[in-house]
Amino acid sequence: LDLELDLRRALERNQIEVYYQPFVRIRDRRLVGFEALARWNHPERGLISPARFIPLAEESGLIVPIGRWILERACTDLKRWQNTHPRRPALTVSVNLAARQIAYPNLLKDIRQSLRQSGLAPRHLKLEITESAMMDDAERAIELFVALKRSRLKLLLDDFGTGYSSLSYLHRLPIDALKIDRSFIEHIDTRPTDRSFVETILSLAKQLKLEVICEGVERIEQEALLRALGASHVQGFMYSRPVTATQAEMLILQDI
Ligand code: G
Ligand code: G
Ligand code: NA
Ligand code: MN
Repeated sequence: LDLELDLRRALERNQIEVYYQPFVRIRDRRLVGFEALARWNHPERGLISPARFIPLAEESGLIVPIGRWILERACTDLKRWQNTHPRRPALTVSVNLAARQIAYPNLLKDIRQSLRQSGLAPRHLKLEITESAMMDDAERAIELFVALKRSRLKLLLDDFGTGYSSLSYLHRLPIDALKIDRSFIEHIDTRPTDRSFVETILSLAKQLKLEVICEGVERIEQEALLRALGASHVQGFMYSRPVTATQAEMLILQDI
């Protein structure tokens, strides 16, 4: 309750920060983009995880202004990096959308405004929606996704494999990529059922012409297996934890 009051002021007090975690192409371990991940730098409690404050922001509706701010930051940061590092024009940034944002009628307007103000090309902005948020109101999600695709943004289905019945929606959702939930990657090298699951998703994605990003890669054994299975993109602590904007730009400079 106290925390909700603090969260109301967090934006104007500049306490919300955006961290960035690399997306990596498995073939050559090259950096292809970043996922924007929110952090709350609370003056007394220190760094508060989004796992804690995003649900609070959703309940209170504060996710709308907070989400809008994260989107603006992510677009502005990436556009600046593209300008200062012209050899890396294809870098993308991926922003998470909460269920409450999807229900918000002016979301599309906010997204277009972030793109316009930053000058970022729509194809360099990816939006991530979890399978479960999508299922909250699948018809609304489909309608929104169709409109976003018309604006040429990229769409990712996040935490794939953890929700329900989304398989039946896959052909109706105009998405570009699936992110396989990290719970399937965690034991992929020791649990045959997890490995089969990932293999099945990779082959389904190939048929549907969807890209696949495997989340939560922490060990080289996982990477080796994913490479052998034909996965194209990965993300995880093995490559980089979520880092500050300054550190993210260092990664671009190092040309990884
Ligand atoms: O960064 P971390 O692993 O602590 O994130 C925990 C959870 O919070 C993840 O499920 C992540 O998707 C979610 N999250 C992080 N940043 C954002 C954000 O900006 N918007 C939304 N909706 N969720 C976020
Ligand atoms: O739900 P979402 O996929 O957006 O979650 C992103 C969260 O996953 C981030 O908070 C990030 O810190 C976390 N994460 C990213 N890579 C790894 C990893 O390799 N291992 C673990 N345990 N968590 C990770
Ligand atoms: Na995500
Ligand atoms: Mn995820």
